[in-house]
Amino acid sequence: MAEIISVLFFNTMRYDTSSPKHPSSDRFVLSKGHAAPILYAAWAEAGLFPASDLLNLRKIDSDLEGHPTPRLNFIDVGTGSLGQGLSVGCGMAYVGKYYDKASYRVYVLVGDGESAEGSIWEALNFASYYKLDNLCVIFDVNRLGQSEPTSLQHNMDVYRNRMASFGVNPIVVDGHDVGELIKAFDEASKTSGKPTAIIAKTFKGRNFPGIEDAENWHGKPLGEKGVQVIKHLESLMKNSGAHNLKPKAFTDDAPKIDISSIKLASEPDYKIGDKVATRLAYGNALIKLANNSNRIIALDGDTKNSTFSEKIKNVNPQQYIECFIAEQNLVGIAMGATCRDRVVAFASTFATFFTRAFDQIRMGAISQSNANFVGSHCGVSIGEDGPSQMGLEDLALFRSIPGSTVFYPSDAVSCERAVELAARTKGICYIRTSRPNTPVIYENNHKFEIGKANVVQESDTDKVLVIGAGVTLHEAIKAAITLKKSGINIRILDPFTIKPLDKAAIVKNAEKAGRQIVVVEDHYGEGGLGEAVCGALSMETDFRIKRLNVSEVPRSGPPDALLEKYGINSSAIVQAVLQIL
Ligand SMILES: Cc1ncc(C[n+]2csc(CCOP(=O)(O)OP(=O)(O)O)c2C)c(N)n1
Ligand SMILES: *[C@@H]1O[C@H](CO)[C@@H](O)[C@H](O)[C@H]1NC(C)=O
Ligand SMILES: *[C@@H]1O[C@H](CO)[C@@H](O)[C@H](O)[C@H]1NC(C)=O
Ligand SMILES: *[C@@H]1O[C@H](CO)[C@@H](O)[C@H](O)[C@H]1NC(C)=O
Ligand SMILES: *[C@@H]1O[C@H](CO)[C@@H](O)[C@H](O)[C@H]1NC(C)=O
Repeated sequence: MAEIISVLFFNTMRYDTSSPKHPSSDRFVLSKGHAAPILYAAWAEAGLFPASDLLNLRKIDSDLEGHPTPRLNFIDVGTGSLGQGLSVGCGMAYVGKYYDKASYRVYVLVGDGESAEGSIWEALNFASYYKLDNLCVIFDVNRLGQSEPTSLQHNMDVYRNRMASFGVNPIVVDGHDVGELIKAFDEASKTSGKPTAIIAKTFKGRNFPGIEDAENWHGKPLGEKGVQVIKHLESLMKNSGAHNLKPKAFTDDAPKIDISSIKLASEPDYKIGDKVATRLAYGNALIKLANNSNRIIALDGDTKNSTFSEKIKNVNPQQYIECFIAEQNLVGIAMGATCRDRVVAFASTFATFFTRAFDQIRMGAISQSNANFVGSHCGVSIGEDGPSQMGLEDLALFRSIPGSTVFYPSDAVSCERAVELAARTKGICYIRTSRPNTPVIYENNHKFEIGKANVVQESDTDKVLVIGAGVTLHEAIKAAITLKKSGINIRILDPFTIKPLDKAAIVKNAEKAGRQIVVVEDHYGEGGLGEAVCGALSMETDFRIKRLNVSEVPRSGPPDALLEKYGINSSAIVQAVLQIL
């Protein structure tokens, strides 16, 4: 990689070490994050920090970690889980070409072993479809992976043909020839209408005597051999000691924007009792955000007419990015688009399909990403489509992400506010929306806060606190009517955010309701609302908690029949309350 990185950093890329993440500078994503040392060396050589710092590599108190993360001021996204950098680069390039309309370019360096990941090909397809000619991907085809040679080894023609068939401009080069590389990057910058792939034939450990092109050296320190290797490399250098290489300057043509205080253009506008699905309210909120800012964007994986992300097109079709059925790439695009605070992004699909992008979402936390995710069709309440379409693990997934905020709005008013809050909240946000129409229960001017639950029903004689969210909150409200007829009052709490969970409100209200709690959720027991409540109360004494949740793979059927079959309907809540009493 030495020649590729040298050419990129000291001939091709335009950037400034005094502002490494300037909105107008070129972007570089090292998708093969394990090669971090050369990236750190390049920035040191460019003058960002003293080369002597490089000796702190991988030390516990050093930001020069084993793989790059944005703890370093020159890193946009964490990499190291292979196969993800190109999607991120595509997100950056999309924003550069279509929103910023600026001259910065995006470079992504991918390993050949890494290119076995399907997400690389999802990204190539996206890049070509959207004609991302400001994107240049470099494949470092060094024939070797970690434990054995790659499937294609040095079969450059296969790479070339695959790239060409994906609509990418392929340039095969000798990756150790600086002249060829300079020419290739130049051609890439002059190619319009399609992205370029520079397919560099290289040898791992080039010019390391006894190591070049040999197996079993991946990720190994050279040890004693180091002295000999360095001596040999120095003997090959012309103009050795000619440092003071300076990056090229960029044109500062990315617009100045501010996405820090985006809000709904108008208040929610519903009537108490109106039946509105929270997924529809999500679409309505998108319209109101987008109407206020052209930096609000929605992305989807071909489910826009179900998640209602398509509503944003009513304001401006350009604020919607169709990512087609490639959820790993969808998440990566959102992550790349939100880098350097260029846009506020909402990526949506059925809640359950985010599970296949869990790794990307997890890397989003490491990347300090502000991307927002919206999962519709949660739980058995979707009905006849059956278990493959039901999000029953999504709360567990998103709760486990460090620093995440998990919204589970129970009506249209709270959903619009969840969307507004997510737009302004740092870190990964997730909004869980539901398919069925459910009654509006909040006044339009109700104030919602992250980590603040709402008591939707209370009396002085409550016997049990019932906690539900989404469809199950409405089942709890029905259960309360039945129970009241037998003289039993229950208190009902809507958590609004599952993470952070309003522990204080749960404790306070449970204390006023006999210290007995029933939690009911349309999710598997593991990692859902019930476990969140149990976790919050784990250091408290004298609370009894009964949990109703889906406990087996569900079947197809009408939503009501499914809520009944899996024990989360109003009758099940009535039974649970009677039992706990
Ligand atoms: C998703 C994922 N799977 C496995 C690994 C472990 N791993 C790290 S590097 C590597 C080999 C990468 O090969 P290649 O992309 O060719 O990189 P290079 O040989 O140029 O270092 C593997 C398997 C990883 N980091 N991420
Ligand atoms: C979305 O489109 C699909 C395919 O045309 C259709 O089956 C589905 O009913 C649509 N969904 C909505 C909510 O309109
Ligand atoms: C956007 O706002 C304008 C002005 O407030 C309003 O007339 C228009 O209906 C809104 N657009 C949408 C799609 O709601
Ligand atoms: C809820 O899920 C847990 C697993 O976490 C399971 O043990 C329990 O039986 C479930 N509750 C019901 C009522 O099915
Ligand atoms: C809920 O399910 C029970 C069976 O557990 C059923 O008898 C009842 O009719 C259902 N209640 C409602 C309100 O759908």
